Amino acid sequence: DYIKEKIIEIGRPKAEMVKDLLKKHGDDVIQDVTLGQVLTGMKGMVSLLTCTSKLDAEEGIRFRGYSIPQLQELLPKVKKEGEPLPEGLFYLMLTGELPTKEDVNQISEQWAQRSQGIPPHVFDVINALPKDAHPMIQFNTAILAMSTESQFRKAYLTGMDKKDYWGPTYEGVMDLISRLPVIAAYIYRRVFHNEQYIDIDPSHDWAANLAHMMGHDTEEVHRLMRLYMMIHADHEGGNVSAHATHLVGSALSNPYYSFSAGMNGLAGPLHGMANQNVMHWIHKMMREIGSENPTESQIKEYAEMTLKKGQVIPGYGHAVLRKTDPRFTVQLEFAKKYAPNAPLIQMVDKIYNVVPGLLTQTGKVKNPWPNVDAISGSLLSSFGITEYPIYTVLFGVSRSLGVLTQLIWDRLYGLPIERPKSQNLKWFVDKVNYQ
Ligand code: CMX
Repeated sequence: DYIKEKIIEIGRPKAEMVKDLLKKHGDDVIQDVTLGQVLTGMKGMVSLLTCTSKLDAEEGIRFRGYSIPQLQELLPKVKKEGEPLPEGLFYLMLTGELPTKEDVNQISEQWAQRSQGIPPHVFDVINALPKDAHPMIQFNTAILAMSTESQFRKAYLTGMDKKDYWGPTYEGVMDLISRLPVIAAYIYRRVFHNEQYIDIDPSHDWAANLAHMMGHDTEEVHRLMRLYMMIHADHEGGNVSAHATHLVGSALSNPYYSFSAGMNGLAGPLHGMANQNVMHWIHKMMREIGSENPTESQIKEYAEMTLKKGQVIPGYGHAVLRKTDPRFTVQLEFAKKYAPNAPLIQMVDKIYNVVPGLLTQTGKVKNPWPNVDAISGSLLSSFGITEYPIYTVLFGVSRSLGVLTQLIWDRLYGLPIERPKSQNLKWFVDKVNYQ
């Protein structure tokens, strides 16, 4: 596997640098921490080493320095006018270099091959759950059930050198990423399509295969799925799914345990579940207003009611971003190009016209602008994937690309167990001389 060779070549000097940096500058002060930061979710506190991507409050995500529009130009595609292949983004996050078409094909082939290795008990475990168990419960249960295959655990027990931990981690990561679309599609067909399962097509790329196995095997859904899988892949290290994966991984838990932790976080309504909740919010609004095509002033009134009830408007706001999320914008552009008359996209536009103003008026929301989840469900729905409880699962399949790549780097760097200090309320009170 030449990708593995490449990782050693790039990773070893970087790992040495981390050690040396620590030795020479371990006691240097890099930032002051305020009480406010600790008590509001550690926002802005630099406390993680993440190399796969970086989030700027104004311009949004960059993967290894490249913005989404740049990657749309630079990453290999099936067709010139199409969307980049997520395999290419994975390669970029893993190596820091832009891939060739051949690199991308090699990963597509490897993943199609590795996806065949899911042990039968994983499907038994899914089938043992009630069909109405939320798809994220089924997804995460399957991820944990797959950890019986962990190569890391086996290698650890045989007693390997710490320096080599990244190797079996890489194998586990490649297996896991390859198998997630099969699991996601299985759950989708089980819950929503009468258990009519569709086999993988090894000639397809990873994202197209997911669409194919879900039963949406058209070129336009392949294209949409590639876009979706690219934009949800990573959002630097501190978001709940990335941080949870890293944290649990720091105990040398295998990639399945680590990723499962991240997925439990993604299932929260303030994180990945927001994409489903946006659809719930829109449908409830249409029901309550009694129209599929509410006016902007009706939407405004409904949104005001949501706020009055002390609830959040899903799809809006962000812990880091302070402008419209470029992942929202790229989806809106895609929708305007390929589905300009879709009613749900027009609805997204109308909501976009009224909600930021309302959130600004509250005086407390730090970012009134839409995030990735404000449109992703409406876009999927407009292309026929209307069963919205599956949306967070799709987010999760994509998120594996970034957080599991970082897990390989955590092992390459030899990062230790994470163990921040906690204090009780009295300590904080005394520290600031609170009267
Ligand atoms: N609607 C209503 N109120 C909101 C809001 C929204 N969309 N976004 C933030 N607020 C409120 C917060 O609840 C908080 O209220 P209190 O002070 O009464 O507790 C206040 O504004 C300040 O919050 P903030 O500093 O602006 O936001 P946080 O960093 O604490 O939280 C986020 C960020 C995303 C959880 C929040 O904006 C939110 O709940 N948004 C809606 C859910 C959502 O879309 N989540 C998906 C995010 C993207 C993803 O991870 O997929």
